[in-house]
Amino acid sequence: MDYVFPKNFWWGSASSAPQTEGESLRYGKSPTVWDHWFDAQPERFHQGVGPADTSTFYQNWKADIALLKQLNHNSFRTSISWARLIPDGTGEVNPEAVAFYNQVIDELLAQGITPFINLFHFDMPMVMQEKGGWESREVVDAYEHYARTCFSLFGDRVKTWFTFNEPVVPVEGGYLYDFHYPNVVDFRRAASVAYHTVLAHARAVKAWRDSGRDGEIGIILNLTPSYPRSQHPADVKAAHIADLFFNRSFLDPVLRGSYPEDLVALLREYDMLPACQPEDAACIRDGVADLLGVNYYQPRRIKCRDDAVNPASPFMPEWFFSAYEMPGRKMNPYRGWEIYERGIYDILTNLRENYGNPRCYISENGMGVENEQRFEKDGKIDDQYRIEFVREHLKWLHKGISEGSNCLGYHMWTFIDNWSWCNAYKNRYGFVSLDLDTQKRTVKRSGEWFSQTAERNGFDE
Ligand code: BGP
Repeated sequence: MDYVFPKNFWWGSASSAPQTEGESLRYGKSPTVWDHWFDAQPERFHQGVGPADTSTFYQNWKADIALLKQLNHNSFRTSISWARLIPDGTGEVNPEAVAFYNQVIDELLAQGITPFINLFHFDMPMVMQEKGGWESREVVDAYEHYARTCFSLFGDRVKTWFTFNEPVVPVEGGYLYDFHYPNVVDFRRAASVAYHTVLAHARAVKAWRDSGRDGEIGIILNLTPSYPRSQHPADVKAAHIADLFFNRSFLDPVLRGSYPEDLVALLREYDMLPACQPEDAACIRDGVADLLGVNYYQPRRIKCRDDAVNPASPFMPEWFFSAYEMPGRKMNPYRGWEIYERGIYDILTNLRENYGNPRCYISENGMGVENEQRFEKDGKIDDQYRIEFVREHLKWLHKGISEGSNCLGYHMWTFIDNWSWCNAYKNRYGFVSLDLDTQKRTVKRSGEWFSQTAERNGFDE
């Protein structure tokens, strides 16, 4: 075989509770920010489809786990819904939720699929949002309680935990660019949300270690390598600042235990540093992750700004750089995101050279496609574009490993077409297609290809 992966390489896919479970207000679950926002503004959601209309994992978990098995997954990530497990955010656990997650975990294990469990995937319980969400230290305390509860209920069987999925997304979406609730546009508040998320991560890491259980705990970051338009110092500086805001604001504290000095200096200069407590630095220092999940979809192309910033305008990251549409870049014609396979290798190289080569894996990578039904042939989605997408990314990942990167696996986003926040079902990502009317599941060609690749632990050119 041309591309053979290390023994015990993790082949699988990722999903999340709020995007798959459904039953968003039943079986004891309380509303999240998504349920609340959908009630208030359904027009913000693609075709008016909200968080109740998911791929029904709450009912179909057993059949879906059988599908994972058919796809030769040896590992699978999902999350535990805070609002389902602890409906009032801080108090009693919901026994129906415990029974549900126990069944899922036990079935995954029975099928030889290692469960990777993530705690927070954009789904703040509304009752916690009303207390200030991630702007509030009280919510950090409540999250720690939720983390401890999960570890004590499920930590005997779940050995791979993650504190957050893509923590920068709620910051960008909810507090800078208005694509998540609470639709705030305010850098100072965004900085406080980001800071408290890092603190919450560190508190959960400590809680896991306090539990004395064997296993590991990490975090999942979406990394977007920032490439400057040119080697001109102004472009290089612009790309560096974009990297500080969108990657290193999380990467450095969770892998090095401290923030990049130049990010701190920049925020201080503009009086944007979030409020800290004296004990925070030690907490963050001790919260270094055992394992990093990397979600990689696309890079950032950056140039320096052509015009001067109006100092009277609200402070934003874009004061320091502009996005750059690189001529000739390869685009996903069905989603509008750039496809740059080498980015996965550049991320691994950066982690190896600058962050001590941490244990890591690709925790999401995937290709969203609009109106994917048009590619159906003989009753199946013939998604050759997705096979090529995965294969080309895997080649670069393979190169990274052959040069010494400590990359342990590859998970695809995602195993079944699922509900995706405001985009609902606009972009399909699954190895398995979902008929929204009948809930019928059909493995796509890419699912068959992945299944073979996982079974052989590699592929030919
Ligand atoms: C990732 C998130 C997933 C999923 C995916 C697809 O960033 O972790 O939860 O939503 O993006 O996004 P979209 O449907 O917007 O293309």
